Amino acid sequence: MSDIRTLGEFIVENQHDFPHASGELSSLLGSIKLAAKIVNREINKAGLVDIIGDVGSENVQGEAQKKLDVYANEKFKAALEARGQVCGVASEEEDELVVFNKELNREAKYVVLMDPLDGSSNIDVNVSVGTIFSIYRRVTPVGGPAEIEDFLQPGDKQVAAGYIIYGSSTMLVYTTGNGVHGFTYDPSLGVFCLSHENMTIPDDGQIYSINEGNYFRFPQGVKKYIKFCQENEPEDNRPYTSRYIGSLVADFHRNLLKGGIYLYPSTATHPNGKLRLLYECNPMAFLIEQAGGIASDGKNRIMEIKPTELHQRVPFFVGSTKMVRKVESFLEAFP
Ligand code: AHM
Ligand code: MG
Repeated sequence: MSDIRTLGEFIVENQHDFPHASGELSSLLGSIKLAAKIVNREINKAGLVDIIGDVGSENVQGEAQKKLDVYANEKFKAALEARGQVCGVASEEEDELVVFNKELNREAKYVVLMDPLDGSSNIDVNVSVGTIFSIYRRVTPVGGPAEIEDFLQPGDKQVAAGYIIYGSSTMLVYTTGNGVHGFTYDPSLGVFCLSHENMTIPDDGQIYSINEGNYFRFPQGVKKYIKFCQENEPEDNRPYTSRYIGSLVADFHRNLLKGGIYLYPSTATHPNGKLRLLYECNPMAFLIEQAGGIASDGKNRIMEIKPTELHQRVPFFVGSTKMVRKVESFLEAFP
């Protein structure tokens, strides 16, 4: 029992690692932890929705039953606003910025960008989904409202990032720039316990994750890379294994543990791919770099891209260093 380290304990123990440490970031992470537990509870009941009341009906308190992605968005927003460490939030679920205008929040130093329920179409079929978050220090003066420039910062300015995977077990994985640490949720205790300290991704891997249904819409370099993955070259451990869940968090998490690459390239119909730079790519890029891998748009380091709009999309290649470099070389050779 004495060996168990909870997420709360771990955050406090490592508080000195945070830039400008003053306990506020610890408290902010505590808010995320709390919202994650609430969302986890609801996701675990997802299959019961049709039995105990469908979306659109009202529960006993008279509240309308919400779709889970809307529910997750509201819970994370509420938790982030409540403790006053955050002056505003940008969310994949919201068209515009959410500025917290209470005095307490205007004094806050941080903004959070999030995808509250990524891969939410997987909920209906009982497959893993996730929450992704990214934390920055604001650049506008404390005391005023959060402004758009607080959110449009390149990924290398993140002070923390992480995800929660609601899977066969629920885990919270995060970094503050001092390695990547994973905590598994024990529902009987209601706590996240340190289970994966200092996670690192192998330099090379044998798993590639891509929606191959889009094959004919991919750039030439990506098509060639897919064929490279499939070639029969046993001395080079090929063919690789194809694994695609369609939940970025779950695909990323598996590749982080085992080594591999996740690809969401540009397509003929979506020239910038599908994934969002601010809510999905930057936080995953921070995590993967901290774990020893890399994240690229095919040419440039994701974390150096200067965002111009909140919901900006970007082609995304993330995972084991050698694999991502290989795709980049194919994209260069076959533009
Ligand atoms: P979402 O934020 O609307 O859920 O979309 C993001 C998800 C990722 O989790 C996943 O990797 C990808 O979309 C799957 O897209 P596709 O179905 O085009 O392969
Ligand atoms: Mg998403």
